[in-house]
Amino acid sequence: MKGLYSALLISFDEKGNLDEKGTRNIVRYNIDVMKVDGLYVGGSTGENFMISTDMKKRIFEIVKDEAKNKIKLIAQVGSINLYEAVELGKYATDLGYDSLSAVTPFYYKFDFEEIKNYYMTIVNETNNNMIIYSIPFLTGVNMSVEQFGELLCHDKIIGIKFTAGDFYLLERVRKAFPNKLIYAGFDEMLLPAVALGVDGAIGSTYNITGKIAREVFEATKAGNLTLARERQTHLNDIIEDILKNGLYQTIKEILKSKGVDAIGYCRLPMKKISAEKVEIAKQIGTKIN
Ligand code: MN9
Repeated sequence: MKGLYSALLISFDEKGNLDEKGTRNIVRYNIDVMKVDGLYVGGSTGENFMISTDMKKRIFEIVKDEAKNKIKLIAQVGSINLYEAVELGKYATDLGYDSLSAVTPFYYKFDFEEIKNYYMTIVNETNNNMIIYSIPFLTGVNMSVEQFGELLCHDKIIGIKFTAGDFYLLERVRKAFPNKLIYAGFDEMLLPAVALGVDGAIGSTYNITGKIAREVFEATKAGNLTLARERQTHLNDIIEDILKNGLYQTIKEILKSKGVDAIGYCRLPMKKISAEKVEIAKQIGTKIN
């Protein structure tokens, strides 16, 4: 389960319907061109929190059908509706997903006992592997090393998707749980995360920058910091431009400019990209090398 994973983008039409063919083409591009080790399906990047349970199921289904067993697949099933999380967890497990992942439950300021119960419920009901999705800047949920430990002591809870810039915490977690999987969640901080010993990375921009991310990863691991920094800087120049232009909309336009046949709207309330920004996205695309 180690390695580089794209947080999969999903193609929608202008009305927000799932563009199945386009989504399959994005999966193919990740496998054939970006050569990632796996896909993280149903994450923030998949616009997961804006779509229905049925659509989430269909996405899990078509991604598995397209990817077969060529790469690893992680299904993000987390939801503050725990009943939905369990239902999706069972569904993805039956489809053969290698692991589940669940965002820490957010919005109601659940206490740790509730958070622990949430993870244990999903794991016990599905009997699949679980990767904790920790993204405090969006959820407001911060967990301590001890709290991670209370979850990671369960055999089936195999790791953490660590989307935070707290490198002290990352190092403490790495030291405390040497046998668990830690994935870096911020693409713009891949180098320092790899230097601290993460096992892999999961990111939205890898749908289009997977090859650059691979270079950062490999160079850092090999101790070639000059090359690693040069590649991270190149990656960050691209990420900075993408963030300014609208994260998911821009990545979708870049995919299209690379020949991926996908419709590429985002779900409401995310806005439609302007014609001017489509042009900027194409320009950014030409810088990826
Ligand atoms: O979880 C992604 N986070 C979000 C991973 O999309 C909220 C990242 O891959 C970021 O999109 C990326 C750009 O900031 O690092």
